[in-house]
Amino acid sequence: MSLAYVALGANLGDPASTIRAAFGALANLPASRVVRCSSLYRTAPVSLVNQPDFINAVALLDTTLTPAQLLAELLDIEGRFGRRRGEKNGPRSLDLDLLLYDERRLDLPELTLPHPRLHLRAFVLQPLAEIAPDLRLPGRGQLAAWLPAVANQSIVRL
Ligand code: PH2
Ligand code: MG
Ligand code: MG
Repeated sequence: MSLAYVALGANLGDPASTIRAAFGALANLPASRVVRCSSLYRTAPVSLVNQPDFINAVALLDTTLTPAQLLAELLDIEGRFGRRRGEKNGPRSLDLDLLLYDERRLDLPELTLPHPRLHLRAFVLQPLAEIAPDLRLPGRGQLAAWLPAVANQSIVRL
C-alpha cells in the first residue's frame, strides 16, 4: 500500500458541496481507501487573482494504484464533475491534484511529484498541516517550515 495526498479545489457552482461530493468520489476509487480528509477552507485565488474565491481541502489515500493510475482516476472524477479545460489557473468546477505519493519523486510531462508548487501555496500547505502536522516533503524538509512564507495568503477554515 502507498500513501497519496490529493488536493481538492473548486470555485464554480456550489464549491463547498462539490468538494464534499468529491470526498465521496475519492472514497469510491478502486484499490484505495480514504484515510483522512481535511476541513474545507475558503481561499483567495492565487496566480490568476480576478476570479471567485476557492474552496480547498486535501485528502490522504491509502492505495495500491500506481501514481499514473491514480492520476487517471482523478482526471476521470474531474470530468464527471463537469471540468472543462479553460484558461490556465482559471476558474474550475473541480480540480484534483496529486500532491505526494509516498516519498516518490517523479518528473514526467503529465505528472511531477511532489507537486511543484505545493510548498508555495497556503491553500495546500494549511490543510496538509491540519491532517499531517509532521509531514516531510521529499527534497524540501518539514512541511511546517514552509507555512510562515505563505502567511500573507488569505485562507479561512470553514
Ligand atoms: N488553483 C489554481 C490556481 N489558483 N487559488 C486558490 N486559492 N485555490 C486553488 O485551488 C487554485 C488557485 C490552479 O490549480
Ligand atoms: Mg491545481
Ligand atoms: Mg489540476
